[in-house]
Amino acid sequence: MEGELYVRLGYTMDALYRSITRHLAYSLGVVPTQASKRDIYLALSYSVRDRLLEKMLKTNQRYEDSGAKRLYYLSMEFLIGRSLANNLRAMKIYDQVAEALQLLGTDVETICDQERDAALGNGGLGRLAACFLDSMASLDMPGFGYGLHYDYGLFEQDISNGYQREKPDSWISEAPALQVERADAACIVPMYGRIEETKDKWGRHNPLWLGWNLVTGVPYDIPIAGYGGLTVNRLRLFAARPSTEFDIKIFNEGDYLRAVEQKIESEKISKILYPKDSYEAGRELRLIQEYFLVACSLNDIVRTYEKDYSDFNKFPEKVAIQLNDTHPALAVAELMRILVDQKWVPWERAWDITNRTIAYTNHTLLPEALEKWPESLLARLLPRHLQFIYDINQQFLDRVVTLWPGDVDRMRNMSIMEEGPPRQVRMANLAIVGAHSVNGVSALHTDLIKKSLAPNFFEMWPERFNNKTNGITPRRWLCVANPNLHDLIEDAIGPGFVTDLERLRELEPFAEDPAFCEKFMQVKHGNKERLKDVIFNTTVVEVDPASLFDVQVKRIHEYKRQLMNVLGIIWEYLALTEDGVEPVSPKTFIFAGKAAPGYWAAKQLIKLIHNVGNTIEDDPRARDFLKVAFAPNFRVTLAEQIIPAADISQQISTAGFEASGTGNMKFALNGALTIGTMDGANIEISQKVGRENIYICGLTAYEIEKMKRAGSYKPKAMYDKHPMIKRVVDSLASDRFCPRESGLFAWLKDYLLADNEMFFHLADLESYVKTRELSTQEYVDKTLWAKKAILNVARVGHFSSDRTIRQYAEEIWDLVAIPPTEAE
Ligand code: 26Y
Repeated sequence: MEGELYVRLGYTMDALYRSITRHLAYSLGVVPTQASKRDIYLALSYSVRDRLLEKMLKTNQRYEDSGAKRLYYLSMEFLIGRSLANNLRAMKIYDQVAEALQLLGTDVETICDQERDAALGNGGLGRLAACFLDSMASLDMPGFGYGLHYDYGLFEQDISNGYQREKPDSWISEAPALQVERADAACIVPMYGRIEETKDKWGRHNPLWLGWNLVTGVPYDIPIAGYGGLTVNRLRLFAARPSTEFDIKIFNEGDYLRAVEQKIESEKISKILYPKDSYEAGRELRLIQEYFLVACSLNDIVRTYEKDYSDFNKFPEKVAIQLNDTHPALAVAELMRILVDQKWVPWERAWDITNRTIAYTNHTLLPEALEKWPESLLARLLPRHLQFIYDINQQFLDRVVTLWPGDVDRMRNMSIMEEGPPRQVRMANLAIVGAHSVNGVSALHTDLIKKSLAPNFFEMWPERFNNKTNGITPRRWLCVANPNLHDLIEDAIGPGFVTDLERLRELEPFAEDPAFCEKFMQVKHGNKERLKDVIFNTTVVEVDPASLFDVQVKRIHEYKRQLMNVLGIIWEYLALTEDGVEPVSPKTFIFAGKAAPGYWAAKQLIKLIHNVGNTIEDDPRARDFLKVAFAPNFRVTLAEQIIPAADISQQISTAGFEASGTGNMKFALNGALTIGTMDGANIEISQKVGRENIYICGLTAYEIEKMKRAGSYKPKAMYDKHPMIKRVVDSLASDRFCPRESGLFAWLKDYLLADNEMFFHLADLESYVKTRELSTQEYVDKTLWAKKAILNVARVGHFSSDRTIRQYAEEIWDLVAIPPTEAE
């Protein structure tokens, strides 16, 4: 067979139909007339996968031919959600497939609805990684994801009597339709063992890492289609498997049972995603996972580089590595180890290469989410890496001493090692020292990194710190989630804005056009109808699409202040039932979100939301005005159904705590108005959409910081002074919202009134409630509302992840696009 490397895969309706029926027969062994929806879903997915893989191979060839630099995005989380509809849109075959499925007696929505979410992440950080992959492919950039192939993704959330129950999420059964196993590229990862101090033949110090255990890393590739479908990049996920070499050793000792036990042990490494975000780091298995990701990725990266180059001088010009938070920060030590121990690069030279290659993104300032690992654990698990960390720290502290002689406090603060007991390795310090770039994810957050998290490092290396405000991919969060709004916009301003989102500005004049406003509100209403059904099917709460949909969906966390939202609801409820103040519009409060399984306060909040909802529903004076729905099992797919239906988006974190937020951007793009604090990216969103098109409330980060330093926050005084605050708080302490579980929420009163209440709920409550009132009044004025909502859509183009990725590429990675040739 000469010439043509690939069979001809068609993109017409006909070709796609044939492809689906062929896969029904030859991949699944079913007759088309007897195929279930699930069979058709799989056959279609395989047909799509064929086409993606071909484009992926061609893309890779193009990158190889160009010799271009590559970017590797190392992340413990990739929160992808569903892939099929997204891929059909990217490849521009959605309509053809829709027709082909008609012939098979079904429809494209039903079939796409068969897919389970790939929930390989917790929240913002994981979803950001998925948006970035989409943008890099859509911009024709050689950017690849590296992550773990978890058997179990984020748990499924059931609600029982208002309480969260966790169920395992077995994603693995879904995976074959998306991925290809690459056993040929498997690698071997050493861990544990000991160091033997030896000398090499020239008598130089030559420590050897011996007696390790081995685990195999088997890669699975998931194709990531750029918009247009010509560039297809790769997300490579590693699964841990027992190493065969390891088995043989044990078998020789005749210890069969131990061998089998060890087999199970190794597979544990990629078994499950840790379900915590921004909350309490640290278990041995988690560190092993982080190391396993780093070791597999760097092995792959170095191997790819060495295909083209015989020494490492060009490494930083051909390779960029971005660390998604400190989770893969061991990459600093691992790259040093590879260069020094395996490639014989001198230490100083290796350090220069490492530093110029690696960059680090910080996503949180919360002290409990900053990773620290006990020195003793590292000494056991990774003795050689620990030596590199000591050496890195030593030469770093030597520089600190020359710059600030005698400043012991500064040394102690900047050291990678934290004094004990127990002595710990500070992963953020390791990442900052090891990387040439440290970035925050919004302007405020970056400012706080410089001023509060790492001021000494900023003083030492000001040029190292930079901001990259987050973004979201308009492909998923507009085209897939809200196709009707996409089509309406396209009718108005023409095609092309999906890859050039600033062009949404051209919508501005339409905010004054009554016919457009009318259609815009119709699209919103249709989305609210769709959400009504989803909510009814999962909660049996019946919501009214004519009411104001006021939405807060995100992980449940004290700093995100779902509690303040509930206090606001109780406030309105008491005003209505006890003071006779009717809201000017009926309102539906929609919540969704998961709590980390061990996070008691967050789980209580889920219960509180349910109970307040039930109390209101049981009260004939209130139920026609106020409604509360908690949609269970929040995930990417549910977000795609909720966000397009929102009138109001609540982004009310305590200022200074939410690094950026990305939900805020998704809502604004879908025409919801934000009620928000001056936190994270809310600040930049308000600058873009205009102060009159967003509802801002609460204290600023600097006001809160000042009050904390002065110790001047006295919630008890506010409670005593303000009768309504008192009524709201006292209602929580009473059994009003827990008639059948007496005393359940009494703790909340003490919590809210404590001087050390970290999140300033009562400080912001009055300003928040007033702002909510204003928004409800404006909602009733449909012309005003439509105008503001349209202006939000028109002005959020800046928050496309395409813009974010361009900035990373230019300012950190020095990465250029390698667009497809005519022939492709
Ligand atoms: C170490 C472990 C406990 C841990 C695991 C996950 C710590 C943090 C996380 C995840 C953090 C996270 O999702 N942060 C969010 O990142 C988003 C993307 O930058 C931001 O928009 C959001 O404000 C931030 O909370």
